Amino acid sequence: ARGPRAMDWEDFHDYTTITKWLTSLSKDYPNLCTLEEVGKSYEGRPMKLFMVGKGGADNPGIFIDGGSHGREWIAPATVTYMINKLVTNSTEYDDLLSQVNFYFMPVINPDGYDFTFINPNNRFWRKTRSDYRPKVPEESEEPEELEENPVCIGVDANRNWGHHWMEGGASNNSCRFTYAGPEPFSEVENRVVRDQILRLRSKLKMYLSFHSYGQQFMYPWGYTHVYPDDWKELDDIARKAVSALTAVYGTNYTIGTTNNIFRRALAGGSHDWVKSVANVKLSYTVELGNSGNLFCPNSSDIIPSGEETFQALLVLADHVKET
Ligand code: ING
Ligand code: ZN
Repeated sequence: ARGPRAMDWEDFHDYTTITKWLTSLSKDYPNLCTLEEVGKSYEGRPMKLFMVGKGGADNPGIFIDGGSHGREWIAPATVTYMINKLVTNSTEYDDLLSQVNFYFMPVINPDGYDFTFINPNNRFWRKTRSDYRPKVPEESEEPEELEENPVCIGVDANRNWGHHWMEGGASNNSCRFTYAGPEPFSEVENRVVRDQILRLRSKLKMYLSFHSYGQQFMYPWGYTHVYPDDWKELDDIARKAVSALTAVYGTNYTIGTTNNIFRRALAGGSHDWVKSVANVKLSYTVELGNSGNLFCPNSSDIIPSGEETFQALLVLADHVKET
C-alpha cells in the first residue's frame, strides 16, 4: 500500500516527496548511485545531485535536469521515471552503467515547483521565488503595478544563464514571466547547477534539459539564428533519439535549433551556456508533450512519457558510451 506522500508515477509529487525518494533510492542501491546536497534554493530547499553509474568517476557523463520552470510538471515526473528505470532495472543496463555516468537534477527550480503545488491559483507559476518587486512604485515601468504585486517575484530560470544574456526573448521587467534577472546568474539555483556542470565538465559529453510542452527536441543556439558549426552532429543524434521515442507510441517531435523552432531569439537558456561556456558539445533542451491541457498533463501521461523518453535516453547514452 502506498502512503499519500510516497513516490510513484501515477501522480505528480512535490519536491519533498521527490527528494525523500531520491534519498531512499541512494540508500537502497549504494553501489549504483549517490545523492549529494550541492546547494540550497532561495527559500532554503536542499538542491541535490543524483548520480547513477558504476564504472567510476572518470567515465563519460550525461547531465540531465528538469523543472527549470515550476508549472512544467511532466518534466520532473519524466526525469524521475527515468532515474527509477535505470536504478531498479540496473541489471538490464549493466553494460551501459559500467561505461556511462548519469548526473540527474530532476527539479532545478524547487521553490517555483513547490509553489505550484501550494494552491491551485499558483498552478501556472514559471519563475523562481526570489523577490524583485519594485520597492518604489515610481521606478516601475508600469506605475499601476503596486509594490506588493506578486507577479513581480522571481526570475525566469531559463533566461538567467550567462551566454548572450538578455539578447532576445527575455524581459528586464521583474513583473514579466520571462524576466531575465538583474544580471546573469542572479539566481542561486542557477549558480548551483552551473557550478556542478563546471565541476563535472571534463567528463560531461552531453547535457539534456527537460521542459514542457511542445514535443520539440532542440539544440543551440537560442540566442541567434546562426547555426553552430557542429549542428549536423547535434541534429543526427537528435534524430536517432527521436526515432526511438516515436517508435514507442507514435509521438511526433520537431527537431532543430531553438531559434529556428521558435522563429525568434531566445537568449539566456541553459543549453546555450552549457555548449559555449562549459564546452559540452552535445547540449539539448527537450520540450516534452502531453495529452492534457497546456501545462496540465493528465497524471496518466506520466508513464507513457517516461517510457518513450527513456528509449530516447538509451539511444543518447549509447552515443555517449561510444565516444
Ligand atoms: N520553453 C523554453 C523556454 O525557456 C527555450 C524554450 C529552450 C528557450 C531553450 C531558450 C532555450 O521558454 C519552455 N516551455 O519553457
Ligand atoms: Zn520551460
